[in-house]
Amino acid sequence: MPKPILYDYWRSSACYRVRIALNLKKVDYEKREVDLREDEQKSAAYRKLNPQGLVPLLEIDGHRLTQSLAIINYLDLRYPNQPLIPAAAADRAHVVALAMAIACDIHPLNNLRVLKYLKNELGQDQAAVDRWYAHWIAEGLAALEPLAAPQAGSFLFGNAPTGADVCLVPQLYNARRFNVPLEDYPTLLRAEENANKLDGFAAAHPDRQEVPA
Ligand SMILES: N[C@@H](CCC(=O)N[C@@H](CS)C(=O)NCC(=O)O)C(=O)O
Repeated sequence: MPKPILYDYWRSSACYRVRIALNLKKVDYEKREVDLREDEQKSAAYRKLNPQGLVPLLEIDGHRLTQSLAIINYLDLRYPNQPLIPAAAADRAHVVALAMAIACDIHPLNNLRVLKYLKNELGQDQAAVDRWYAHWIAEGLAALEPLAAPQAGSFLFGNAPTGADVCLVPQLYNARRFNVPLEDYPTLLRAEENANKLDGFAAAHPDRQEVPA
């Protein structure tokens, strides 16, 4: 089987999630950069691969997978070392809920195409766009903290990283880029700090990716 190929953009948080999962699972993969600054995700060639015109996309085992959470789920079943989604039904529902609180309820509101639409179609200035961005992150994280805290340990759920941490770390990276205050979220910050001590998380960080000129 050829190596998996990740269609990636260094600063994309959905790609960052998949890079973390691939690293934690110790999957050797290649990357193809899709430059979002150049709108390459909208090109006819890329849309042939992913009609949604979004990254990430993972070619693996003869499949073409889209949607970061679906990819993480695939990787978890395919590579059962270092499980990212617990097996017990209630634990599984909890971890998936934490991941979805980020991936479905925070991230899509702040996606590039949404921000561009606010600015270009709806005529909002950069200050308004920044307020929008910070608002949805703050509202989402304020709910995530009490959702996670009762079952958190050194990570968002217990004492090993799960798919919830895989989604959290990129989201906090985004929050910092937009100067969103984070001091009210001690559970989230603890999980992030512990996650970033692991090679799999650290090596997936945007600053560690080769950025195209
Ligand atoms: N729900 C998708 C979201 C994918 C997504 O929104 N990707 C962003 C980068 S983080 C993207 O490709 N944006 C391009 C655009 O907005 O035009 C997933 O989790 O994979």
